[in-house]
Amino acid sequence: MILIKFGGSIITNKEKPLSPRKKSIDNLSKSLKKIKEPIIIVHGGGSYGHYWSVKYDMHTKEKKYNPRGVAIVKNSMIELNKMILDSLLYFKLNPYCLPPTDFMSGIKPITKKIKEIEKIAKSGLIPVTYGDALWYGQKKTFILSGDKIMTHLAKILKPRLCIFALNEDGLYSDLKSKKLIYELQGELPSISENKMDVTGGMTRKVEEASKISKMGINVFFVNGNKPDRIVKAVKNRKFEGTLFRSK
Ligand code: IP8
Repeated sequence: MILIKFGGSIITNKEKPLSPRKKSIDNLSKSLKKIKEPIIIVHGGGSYGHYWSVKYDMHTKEKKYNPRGVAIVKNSMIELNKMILDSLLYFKLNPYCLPPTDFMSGIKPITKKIKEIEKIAKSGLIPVTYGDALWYGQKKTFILSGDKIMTHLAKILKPRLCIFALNEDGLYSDLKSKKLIYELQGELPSISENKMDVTGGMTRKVEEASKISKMGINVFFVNGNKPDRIVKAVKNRKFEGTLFRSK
C-alpha cells in the first residue's frame, strides 16, 4: 500500500485565492491510473483552506476560533476535495471520500477507524482525505495539516511507501541554486523557506517525512507537476526527487 499526499501548491495556485490547478489535478489522477497497488490519498489546503485560515487567524494550536471561520474553512476544503474526487472519477478511478472527522477524535487518530481505511483501499476504492479545521472540545478547534495526517496513517498502517507530491523537484540544499538533495537518512536539513502557511509549509513536511522514515518507511518528495516521477518512485525506478531513506 502507498500513501500519497497532494500538496496544496500542486492542486491550487497558492498565489491566487481560491484558484484550483485543474490541469495538475487531472495529470495526477491520470498517473495514479498506472499504479496497480492500493493507494490512499491525502490532500492539502492550498489557496482554499489556507486562504480562509489566514483570514480568520486560525492555526494548528487548539483555540476558540471564530465559528464563522471554522465553517468557512471546512466548506472550502469540501469544495477543493470535490474537485479531486471529480477528477479521479473522470479518469475511471474510484475515490472514497473520507473527511478527517471520520478517523480523528480531537488531535488523536482513532486506530480502529484508520485500520478500516486500509480495508477500503484494498477493496478497489481509493480513500481520499484532507487537511481540515477540526473540533477539539470545549469550544476549541484547530487546523489539522494533511502532512500530519500522513504521519498518523503511516504509523498505524505501515505503508510500503509515502510520497509527497510538491510544486518543487524535492528538497534543495540551497534555495538559490535549487541544488537537489537526492537522499537523506536521519539527519534533518535546515530549511530556509520563502513562504510559510498556517500549518508550517516545507518545515512541517520535512518534520513529518523524517518521523515517517524513522518508522522504517521510505518517503519520497517528488515534483507533482511531473507525475511520471511518482509512477517511477512507486515502481522502484530511478527518478528525480528526494528520498528520506527508512531507518
Ligand atoms: O495544506 C491544511 O492542510 P495542509 C488544511 O496539508 C487547511 O497543511 C484547512 C488549512
